[in-house]
Amino acid sequence: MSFSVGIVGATGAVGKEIRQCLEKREFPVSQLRIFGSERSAGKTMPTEKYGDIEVELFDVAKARECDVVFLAVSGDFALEHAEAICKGDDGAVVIDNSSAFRYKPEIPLVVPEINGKETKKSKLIANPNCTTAIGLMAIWPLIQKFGCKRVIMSTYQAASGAGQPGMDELQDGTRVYLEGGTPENSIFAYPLPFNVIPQIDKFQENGYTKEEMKVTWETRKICGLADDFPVSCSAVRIPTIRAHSEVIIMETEKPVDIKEAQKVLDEAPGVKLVDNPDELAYPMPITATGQYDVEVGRLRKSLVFGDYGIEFFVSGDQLLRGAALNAVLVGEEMVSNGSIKEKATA
Ligand code: 2RA
Repeated sequence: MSFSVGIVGATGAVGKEIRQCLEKREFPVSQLRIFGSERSAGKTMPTEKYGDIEVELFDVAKARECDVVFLAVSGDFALEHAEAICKGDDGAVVIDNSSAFRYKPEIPLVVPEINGKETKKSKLIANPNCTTAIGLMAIWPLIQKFGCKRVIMSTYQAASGAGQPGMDELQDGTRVYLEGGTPENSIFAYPLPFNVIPQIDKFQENGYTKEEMKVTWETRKICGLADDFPVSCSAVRIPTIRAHSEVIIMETEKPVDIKEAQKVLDEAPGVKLVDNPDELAYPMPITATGQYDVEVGRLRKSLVFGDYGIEFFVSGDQLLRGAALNAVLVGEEMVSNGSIKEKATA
């Protein structure tokens, strides 16, 4: 069985990675269709596996012809079109990378290794925020082993979270800075080179940013935790290119044994345990970049919560585990559970 697959937004940073994940992971593609705006329609996109593909001007009717459509576009675009693409028996499954549907109770928000079964409930699936998806790869196995009373996260987020323009602004600005100039900024609130910015997305009434609240809301929804389960995040942008890092502190229900925690994480899907301080082995954005697995290390008993707490550090590729890979894994799950179906051809 193979499927007609569409990507909307394939020229953006996440869209490109979705296409590459489909190719590298040998997703069963019978036809790959790339949809874009008037600006990109008609251009040719070379691919290794599927040859040169002409970008089609997006329209809902064409997207509906696909079996599955990956949306790597803005929340506004997704809100306007996603439901129309998947509506009815003859619509396509839609896997949306934006935040448009993440908090709607009827729309599954899925990290396949955690709540993949949810994909059976809807033809429209929301892909989580990158920061949440990366952190949960380590948090979820530890919740299952030791239980959890609260999570406190501090992030160190790469420029790629703001897409290709964010990465370009960092790289161009760094060059300008090193040549003695003053970098300009339009994507980030302040110049990012040689700086850290304790703001990602807009401030909310409670003093947290939207990025920080996404971690709280999405962790609860994906892990099936209570609506008031305590999860708190401080999100900070740092001048790295494309891997997010996080310090995570969990208060647990059961006492933590660090060796057991290491074993659980070593065996967890999507995790690479990098935890050998004697050899200076720990997660870093530079080693996590380009990897499917999230690096987890610096595991230690919490000085705050004693036996009932664990602290650790993770680094994960923002564009892969935080976006494209998760979306393609959702697609793979939906192929294997029969939720993505081949349309009968005339
Ligand atoms: C960021 N988490 O890093 C956002 C992108 N989804 O900016």
